[in-house]
Amino acid sequence: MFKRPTTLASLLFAAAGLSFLIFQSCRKAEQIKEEDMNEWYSGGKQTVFISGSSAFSQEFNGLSPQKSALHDEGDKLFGATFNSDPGQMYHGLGPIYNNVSCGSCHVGDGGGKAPNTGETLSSLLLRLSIPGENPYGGPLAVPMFGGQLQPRAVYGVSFESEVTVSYTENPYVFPDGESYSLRQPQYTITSPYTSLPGNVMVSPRIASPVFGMGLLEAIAESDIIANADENDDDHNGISGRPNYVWDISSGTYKIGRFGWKASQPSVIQQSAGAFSEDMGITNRLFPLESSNGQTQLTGPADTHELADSALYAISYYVRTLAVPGRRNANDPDVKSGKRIFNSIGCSNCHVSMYKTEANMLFPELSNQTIFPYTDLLLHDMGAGLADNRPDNKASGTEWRTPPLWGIGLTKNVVGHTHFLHDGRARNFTEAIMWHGGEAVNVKNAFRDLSKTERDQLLKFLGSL
Ligand code: HEC
Ligand code: HEC
Ligand SMILES: [Ca+2]
Ligand SMILES: [Ca+2]
Ligand SMILES: [Ca+2]
Repeated sequence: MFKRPTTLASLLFAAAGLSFLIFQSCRKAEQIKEEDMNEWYSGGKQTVFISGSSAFSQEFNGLSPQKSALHDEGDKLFGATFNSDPGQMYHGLGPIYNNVSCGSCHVGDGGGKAPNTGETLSSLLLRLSIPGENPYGGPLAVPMFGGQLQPRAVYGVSFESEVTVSYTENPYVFPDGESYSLRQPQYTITSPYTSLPGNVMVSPRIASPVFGMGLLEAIAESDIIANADENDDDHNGISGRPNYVWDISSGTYKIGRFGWKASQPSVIQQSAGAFSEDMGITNRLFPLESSNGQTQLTGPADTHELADSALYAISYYVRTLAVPGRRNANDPDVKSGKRIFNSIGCSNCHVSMYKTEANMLFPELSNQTIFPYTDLLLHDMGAGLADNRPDNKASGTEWRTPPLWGIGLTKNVVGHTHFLHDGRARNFTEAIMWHGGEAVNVKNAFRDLSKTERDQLLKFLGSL
């Protein structure tokens, strides 16, 4: 969303490498190994060493002027406030919607903020369904409400309902006496415009960061499948499996990669779905208004409010958002924290390293060694985190391992540290202590660490 001059970027890029070398030459104690060196570059060649509020908003290094212009066009669309007035440039909003722009949920291209008690929802949305599956194996839409709740509407139209949230605090103490508290959210749907069926299932989801998506898309399916262990054949209690979802463009099932349950196969489908459901803007992949068949849809059905070129530009923008590099990967505490992360088993799901597929058509994404810290697989995370709403192959207790790259910069970019699918965690410790299900042993191992070791692990997360 923020554009810096290329020269500054290359300068900073070089400076970061330089300070790294100077740092090394002062310490001199250990040899730099090739793999340690790469580790600073979380997004391979597409890493930027910027850590302020625009850390998630940088374009890829070295895009050609034409490609850079396309990225900028997408950037404008991502930030644009859409309107229901067809005479406006950015039109098609509504009749019902969640928010008016991509950027209002993904502030600074980052994740959303959980609403406080009594606050209206802004970057958090509720997915809805009733038991059963649609013809493509996806969630079954709720009659008169569809697949998502839209609490806002254009002038003169009824929104679907209001939603309120409240939290119950559950205080705990670590064996060494340090205390923490886990807040359990509860959502209440009030004043629905028409009655909601009794068997409705609800999945609250907070916006997640959108940088690095092109690189995640460039991981080979075979590399994702290689980490799956559906029947836990190696008996470590962890049994990740891919989601498989309908890819509209190709008319085939593909591995799901995006969203908290990996229910979207590609950046373009994720973005098109956001236009459709989050903003009420029809497009080539989702030609029907989200309010189709409901009383809110009164005007003529416009099946193509968004130009294909705009959908392409915005997807290109998201795919070419660079990844922030590590800050202090060689700090001794950070290095100890990384060893603990690996030894207690966080890395079983938050898989650090991949090499992206060779791609002649998109050389900027091709053959990059990246460190996203995710397996993009679904894991049973236990009853505490369950939404009890299946989504394609994901069950009501399964979630996709989220990438951890850039997570240490969350506060700088969005001004808070809300984590997990509904933003309930207020810091790293809470996020970890909510882990259950397949991660329960790893969570317990974290709990039983000394305070010093826990702090080292948290410092490692902060360095990502
Ligand atoms: C109402 C808030 C909201 C708006 C508006 C919104 N998003 Fe999102 N975004 C979300 C949520 C919530 C998720 C997680 C969705 C899920 O789990 O299914 C998400 C996820 C994503 C992801 C996937 C991130 C990941 O790690 O898998 C991308 C990419 C994305 N959004 C792009 C966009 C684009 C492009 C737009 C504008 C067309 C947009 N979003 C508008 C809330 C929003
Ligand atoms: C069994 C797989 C698994 C293991 C093991 C695991 N995680 Fe996770 N982690 C997940 C999943 C899945 C989520 C998302 C859960 C949700 O949102 O409800 C997550 C979420 C997180 C988040 C929040 C990320 C965000 O963007 O909101 C952090 C931080 C995190 N894990 C750190 C760790 C650490 C540290 C460890 C080791 C102590 C660990 N995880 C072990 C699967 C795992
Ligand atoms: Ca519309
Ligand atoms: Ca709806
Ligand atoms: Ca296993």
